[in-house]
Amino acid sequence: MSRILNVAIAQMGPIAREESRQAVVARLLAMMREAVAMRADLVVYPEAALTAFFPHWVVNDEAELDSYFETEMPGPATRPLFEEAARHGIGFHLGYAELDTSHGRKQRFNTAILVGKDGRIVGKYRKIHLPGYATPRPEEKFQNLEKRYFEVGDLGFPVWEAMGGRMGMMICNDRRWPEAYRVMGLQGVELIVLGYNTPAAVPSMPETDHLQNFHNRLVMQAGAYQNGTFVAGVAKAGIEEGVDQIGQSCVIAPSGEIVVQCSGLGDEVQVARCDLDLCGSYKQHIFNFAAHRRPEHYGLIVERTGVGPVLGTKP
Ligand code: ING
Repeated sequence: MSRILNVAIAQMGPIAREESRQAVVARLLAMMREAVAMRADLVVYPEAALTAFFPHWVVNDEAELDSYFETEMPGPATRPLFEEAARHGIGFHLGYAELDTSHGRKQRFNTAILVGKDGRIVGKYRKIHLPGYATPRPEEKFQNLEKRYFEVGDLGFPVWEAMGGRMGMMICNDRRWPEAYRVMGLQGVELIVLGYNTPAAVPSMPETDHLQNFHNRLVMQAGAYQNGTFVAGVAKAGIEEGVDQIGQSCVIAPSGEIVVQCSGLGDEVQVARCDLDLCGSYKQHIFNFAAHRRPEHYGLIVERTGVGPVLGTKP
């Protein structure tokens, strides 16, 4: 019996800096209901799906910075999402800024959760690959201050048994790093869900402006194929607080083929019929790690110590 999972990608258009949580959650609920009508089992929202992507500008006032973060999940504003999901029996993935004080100090993470069809949190992931910088660059058209506002994620890249398959998460820049997929591939992941806020033009690299959509697809298609997994990547798109962000949210099969893609730059739901058993043929015949992968022969000691030898030195 095939394990079919109908995955909805819920791409978002811009969120205004002053847009209330209630207004944003109303948009998320509307897309959840659309996904339900399209018979989806899971709806995937973007990174930072509750607020504008505030790392794009300098926030000096701590209270203002805190206003972009969630101190509880679900909280009063987000509980309707969990309740609607449980009412309809649909799971969801949500990216948001997390403020954690459980260790006696403020810790801030760029976080995502996976919520099951019963409305209960299956797992949480905190973004590990934080791009950008910690010190503002006033000379640039906009900032990427994720290293200023977030700590590096401390939860690793887990894979959870959920929704009839093996589910993993990553966030935005993580998708550019092959090891993020491979760590989950080694755990047998069958669907990786992720959100992104990706500028169409990166101030420090104008020579890649015309390649942003290509690079977006390239990294997710490669990660999917090389680890025999589906990947669902969902954008916060459009011009948000003056920053033009790419869309092209998509679902990619273990073959590396894009099976569904958003065509606009606003709130848009598309659904892909994912046969999770497709992963097995890639994991068994091509990317069979036990049969073909030989890290002990790679000449690098990266598997054990995290670093490789400098060329020309004895390992
Ligand atoms: N945004 C961007 C991303 O990785 C970026 C940052 C854009 C890095 C383009 C390199 C090139 O998609 C986030 N939020 O990680």
